[in-house]
Amino acid sequence: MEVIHIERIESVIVDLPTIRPHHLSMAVMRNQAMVIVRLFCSDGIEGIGESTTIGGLSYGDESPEGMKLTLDTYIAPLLQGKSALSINAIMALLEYNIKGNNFVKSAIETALLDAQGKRLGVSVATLLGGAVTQTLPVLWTLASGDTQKDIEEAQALLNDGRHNTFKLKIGRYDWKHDVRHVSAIKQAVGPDVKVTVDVNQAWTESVAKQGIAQLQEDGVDLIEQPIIKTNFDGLARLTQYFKVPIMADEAAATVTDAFKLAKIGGGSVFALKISKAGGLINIQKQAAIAQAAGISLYGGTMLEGTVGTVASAQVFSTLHLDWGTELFGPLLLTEDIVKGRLTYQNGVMEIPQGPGLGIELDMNQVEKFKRK
Ligand code: MUC
Ligand code: MG
Repeated sequence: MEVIHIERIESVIVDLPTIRPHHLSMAVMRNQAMVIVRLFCSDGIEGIGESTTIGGLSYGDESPEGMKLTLDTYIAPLLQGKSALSINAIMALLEYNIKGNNFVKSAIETALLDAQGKRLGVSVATLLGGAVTQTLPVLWTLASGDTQKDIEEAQALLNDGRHNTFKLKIGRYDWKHDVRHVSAIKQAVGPDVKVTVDVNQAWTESVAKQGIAQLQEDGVDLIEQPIIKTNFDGLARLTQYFKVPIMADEAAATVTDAFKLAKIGGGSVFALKISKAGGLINIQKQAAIAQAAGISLYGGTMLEGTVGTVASAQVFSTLHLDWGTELFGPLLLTEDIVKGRLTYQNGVMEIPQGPGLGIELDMNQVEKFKRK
């Protein structure tokens, strides 16, 4: 193949409103700011990617504004003129020159894979070894901040058939209050509907022991990141202590984290996210570690819009995910910036099947919602 190089990289911050406030232990989201990357190649092909975080700097250590600055100031000049064909070489160059900044690296790798897929006429999943499924189970997160509203939201979604599993965001209030909130929702939806909780690191290990004991008794199916992400040993102790599965999310960010956690049994499930891992290829490395250690997988989200969600879905479709996914990000937004919204029904999402990511930006919408 002739040498095809990267001509330029552009980034924009797009702000989209959420359908309702989304309450997490560390932030309340009323809109989502996503950094959209456009990577233009010398053969006329454009690849797209997304860097998104949650609640400014309250979730991760990269902000939307910082990600755009990193892309424009450091990454675009570094990659200009480099071959667009060896994604491994580009990612190694980034790794050498840019420390950290995994959310941004994930967007660049996504854009390179999208461009390469379009060039070869195959999906990103095909580039990654091939999909084992064309649909993915998707749960919904109840996080309106009000128990009764959450119950009504869950019942409407169950009646509609769009979702059959719910994740509850807790950790914002006293643990006893949070546990009562979960129990009320679990009782309302009934024993056949799976309910998981995400504490987003809010509990100390001793509070976690009390809280999880009660949640286990109430029939909660999975406990996500109950304690601070740096307490790997604590996560291992909780995993061993309880029957209910414990999932590592913030703790299991990188390939190295996955290895260290797997070694000590820190978590019985890993939440995979392309942003934390620094790209789709690293997700497959984390998955291999988990598989070797007998740890189950879950397809996580950084509440990305459609671009990041589809990128995640492409790599998740190459894996076996015991716990399904939470790729509902686009459904939390009132608007979209791609042509044609994704299809979600009967508890699953359909993965676009076209070349690359299989989606196209709607530039009118990008222009409309672009931060000026
Ligand atoms: C997280 O920590 O998992 C995923 C779903 C949701 O509502 O929040 C995110 C973040
Ligand atoms: Mg989480």
